[in-house]
Amino acid sequence: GASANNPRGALIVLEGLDRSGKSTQCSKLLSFLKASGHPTELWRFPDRETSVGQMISAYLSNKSQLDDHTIHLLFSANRWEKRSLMEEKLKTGTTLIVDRYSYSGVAFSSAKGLCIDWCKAPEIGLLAPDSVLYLDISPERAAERGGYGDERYERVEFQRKVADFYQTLRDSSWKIIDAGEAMEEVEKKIQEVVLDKVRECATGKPLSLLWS
Ligand code: FDM
Ligand code: MG
Repeated sequence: GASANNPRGALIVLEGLDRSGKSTQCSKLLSFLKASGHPTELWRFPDRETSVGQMISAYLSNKSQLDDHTIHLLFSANRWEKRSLMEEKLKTGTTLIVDRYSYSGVAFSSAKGLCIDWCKAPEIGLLAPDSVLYLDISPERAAERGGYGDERYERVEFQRKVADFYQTLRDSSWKIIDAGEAMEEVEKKIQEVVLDKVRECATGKPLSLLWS
C-alpha cells in the first residue's frame, strides 16, 4: 500500500568499545547531515536525562549497586521509554543518529556472564536500525587514547570480553569501520555509508523490528 512507500528518516546506530571515537564521530555526522539538508537528531543510550536514565547513571558512576539482571533491564527500559518518540521522528522524516543501542545492551551484559539469549529478549520489538556502524578498535589501543574515566566497565580486560560479544552479535549488514585510522578518514567512510541509507529510507524502505 501507499503507506509502505512513505519517505522517512533513517535509524543509524554507532557501536563500539569505550574510547572508539563514537561520540566524536556522531557529532561530526550530525553536522554533515544537517549541512546536507537532512533533518537529523543525535540521540544516545543510555539517555541519562530520564528517571530510569538517572538510575543507570548512578550505577555507572558507582554511586549505586544493582544486580546484573536488574541493570540490564533498566538499560532496555531506557530504550523502550524512547521507542514511540523514535518511531514518530522517523516517520515524520527525521534521521536519528544513535550513539549505542541494543547491541551495547547485549554485549556489555553478556560480557558479565549473563545468557546472551536472555539479554536479547527484552530488546525484541524495538525498532531495528537501518544501519549499524561498528567503530573497530582493539581494547589496548582504545585504552591508550587518553585513558578511561572512573565509570564501571572502563577496564581493558572487560572491554576485551565486550569486543568478543560484539563479534558474536554482528552480521553481514554491519559496516565495520577501522577506528584506528585518521579521524577524517573515519568521518568520510561513515558519511558514505550513511548518505546511501538516508536516501534509501527517503524512498520508503519499511521500518523493521529487533531482533532481526
Ligand atoms: N551500556 C550502554 C550498557 O552496559 N548497556 C546498554 O544498553 C548501553 C546503551 O554503559 F560502558 C554501557 C556501555 C558503556 C556505559 O555508555 C556508558 P556511554 O556511551 O559511555 O555513556
Ligand atoms: Mg563511556
